[in-house]
Amino acid sequence: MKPEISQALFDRAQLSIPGGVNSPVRAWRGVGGTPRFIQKGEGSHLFDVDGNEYIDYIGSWGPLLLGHRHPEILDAIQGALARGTSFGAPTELEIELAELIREFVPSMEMVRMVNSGTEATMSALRVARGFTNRDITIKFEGCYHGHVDSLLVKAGSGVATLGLPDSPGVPKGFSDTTITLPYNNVEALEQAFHAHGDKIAAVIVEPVCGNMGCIPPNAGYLEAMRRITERHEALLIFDEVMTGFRVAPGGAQSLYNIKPDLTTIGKVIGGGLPIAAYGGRKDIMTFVAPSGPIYQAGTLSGNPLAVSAGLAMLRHLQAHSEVYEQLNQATAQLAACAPESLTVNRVGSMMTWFFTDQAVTDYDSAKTSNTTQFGKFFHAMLERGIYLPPSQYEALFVSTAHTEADIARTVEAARESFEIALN
Ligand code: HOZ
Repeated sequence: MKPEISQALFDRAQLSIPGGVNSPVRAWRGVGGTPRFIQKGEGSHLFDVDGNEYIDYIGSWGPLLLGHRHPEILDAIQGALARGTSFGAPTELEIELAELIREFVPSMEMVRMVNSGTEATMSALRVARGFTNRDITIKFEGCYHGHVDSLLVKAGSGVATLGLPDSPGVPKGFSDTTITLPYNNVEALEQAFHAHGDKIAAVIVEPVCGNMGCIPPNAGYLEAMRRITERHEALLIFDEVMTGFRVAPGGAQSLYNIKPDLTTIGKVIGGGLPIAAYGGRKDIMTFVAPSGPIYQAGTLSGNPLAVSAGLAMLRHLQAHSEVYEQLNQATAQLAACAPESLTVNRVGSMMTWFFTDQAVTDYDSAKTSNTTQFGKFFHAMLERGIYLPPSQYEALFVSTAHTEADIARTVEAARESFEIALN
């Protein structure tokens, strides 16, 4: 059905909300057309206000590893709701979640909960600077770590989709503390440390990039990063907001067997509710207030609804480690259906069909993609009931709710849509 009600809502939204949306990539500027306004989700499916049904491969941009309205998550939220929505005081549930996070991600010896991935990366950076007494951060082109001032430099996600260079409003002094390097390039990293080693507080990286499309690390890249940071006594921060509990139960750090100093997580730990966390080495995390002098706080941090949803999610994953095999197999089928003229990158249940025949290993190669063809493909898929991320520079996410029939239908739709997009 035509998105008439969505269009009317979008027109109305634009009068009161910048661009009509509360997060830029939702406005579909990368593909054009009318963003669908959603009425409800169920399992792997989304339903829009015009009565259309879609197989959803955004999953709220990653959190919904178990699909929409998973009964265990809903029960946990309802149980918590009956006891109150927020206390601004500690609860036992927070300890349980922190302990469970430590079990899944042992490098997170201590954990502080916050409300969003942006808060987590912002706080981790402050801790890295306070701990090392240095100011400079290295980030990588096309990696996105939320809208933290100093990290909005050559960023991915919506910034890449909109083709923005950097963001106005970030004081030059802030962006001057950031060195941006090409991803997957050990030599560039060596050189930066050679030139500024004693001033670099931290290297922050998406160990598997998801915000310029899915880009895995080259063999040995993360190992080299670990070696170089250690040599120069800079901290290594893995931003696992997207990859945590997604590419493996212990995140990318367990998949590639690298131990970062600090880690940020979000998305999946909330099962669809707003929660994130940062954590890492105990000797570093004890610098955080009130045990140490580095200040960070939040009224809704450790919110009981979000913590309960997170606990239900992690307990489910603990009891069902087989879900990762299921996710891998389903996503591999999607990866396999692309024509040879495209490049497909996949790590676990994160994947991107890049409309380029070049290997995509960094931001420059991601940008060789033909975004016009991607836009055609996106709309052809949408017409066939498949809801993909509306940008070439985002990864798609598969959930355990995707059935074999969903995957088969998606493969068929993709084959037809590739034909349309490429001709
Ligand atoms: N930054 C998110 C994707 N990488 C998008 C968040 C959203 O629009 O919900």
